[in-house]
Amino acid sequence: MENKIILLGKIQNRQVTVGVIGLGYVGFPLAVNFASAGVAVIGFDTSEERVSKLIAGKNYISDVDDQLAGDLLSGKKLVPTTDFSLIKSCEAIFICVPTPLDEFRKPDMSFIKDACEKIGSNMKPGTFISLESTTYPTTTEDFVLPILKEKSGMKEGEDFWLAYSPERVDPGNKVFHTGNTPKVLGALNEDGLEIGEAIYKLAVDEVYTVSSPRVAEMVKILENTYRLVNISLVNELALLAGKMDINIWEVIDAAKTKPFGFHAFYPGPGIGGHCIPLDPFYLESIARKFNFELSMIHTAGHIDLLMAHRMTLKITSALNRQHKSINGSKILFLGVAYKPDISDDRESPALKIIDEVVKKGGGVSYHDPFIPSIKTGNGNKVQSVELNADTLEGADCVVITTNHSVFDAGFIEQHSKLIVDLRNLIREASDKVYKL
Ligand code: SAJ
Repeated sequence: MENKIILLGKIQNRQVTVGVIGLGYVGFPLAVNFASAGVAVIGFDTSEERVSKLIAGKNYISDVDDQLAGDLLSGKKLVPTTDFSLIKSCEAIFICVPTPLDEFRKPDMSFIKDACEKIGSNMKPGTFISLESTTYPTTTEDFVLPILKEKSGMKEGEDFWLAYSPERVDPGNKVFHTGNTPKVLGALNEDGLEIGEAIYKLAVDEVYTVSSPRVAEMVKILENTYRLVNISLVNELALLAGKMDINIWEVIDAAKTKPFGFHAFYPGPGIGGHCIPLDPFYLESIARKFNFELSMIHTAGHIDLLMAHRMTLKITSALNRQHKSINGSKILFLGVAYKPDISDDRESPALKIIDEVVKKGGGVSYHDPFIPSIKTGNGNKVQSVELNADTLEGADCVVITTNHSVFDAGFIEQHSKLIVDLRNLIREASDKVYKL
């Protein structure tokens, strides 16, 4: 009880020192929000490159205001470091590290494990710890808690408190950001919940508490599984609609007129990003521990895995209509980011389609105003080319894989011999425009 009262007092007086582990698209905005609230923040990252950039005042997260980041960093309100021994200076720690899938598409918990070992080895009594990384339900109590207890020798609920609060960052979203997106929070006990709510309210407008960490973990997985399943559904329907000479985009626009019970998702070349195509498989893996097969997630993942191949068949068909094959053709991809108006190409479907086209002997180039160069999963390294009449006219086929807002549909259509539009950039199909 003593530790709790002391910590709540520090939070109230903004004398608490916050540690954020993982300074990526989740951790850095959170660190900035805490620092902006006037508390001391230490940002921990294992990447020397990232920490050096931040120490030099260079912001690399486009959703964070450069000026704000620069002021906080130069004013030492937010101190980036690779020295995890400084964890001992923190009373509250937020774990924002990646949770990728490994090469066998199984959860890779190594980043969470490494962070927890560093915390357990360095934390002081009276520390609040919140896991934010997307993971399978029961991670906080069955994976994180044992490491913290074993490494620290401390007791949860007395010497430290442990909670889970899923990140809900939507990269590129101009309306919703870390501060105005409600924060779901589940803790192992009432004291942890009270402390967690008090500290999160320094950084976000609204905290929504739930009864346990596993409920909070399941909330996040539901959010992202909902997207995976519905995007895969509309992708599969798009492929069928194409065979039935039905414009799926017209169908969705019409369905959207229903004022209740329908949320529009749009077809594309596949699901990119480091969340939607990956997180649901964390749930699939833990379900098996309970002898439970999550068939919907499995099927949605299966559909998504086939999308690159199916898009390559579309490119093949379009070229065939002009008596050409992929082999020997020049194919220009427009947009390689995993979604419009961002600079992130992780899990981007464009990279997977590029690998398929290269394997078939296609000569590949791309243009993306946000991404100057790429290295695909198969190791194909390509530099972005200018988007102009020459590069368009020089291609046997132009493939629209990401519909960045700056793309001029009319100009692209005017100067291209053949277009495969996978993002509905060009409204009408024609004898030279093939749509998804
Ligand atoms: N996509 C479609 N059709 C759609 C929607 C998306 O093809 O109708 C594609 C996108 O092009 C992209 C992929 O799916 O390649 C994922 O898009 P996304 O916006 O759902 O995913 P993220 O990873 O950028 O951000 C999402 C957040 N998105 C929204 O809420 C809109 C949210 O689910 C999470 O906060 C975040 O992942 C996360 O970190 O989990």
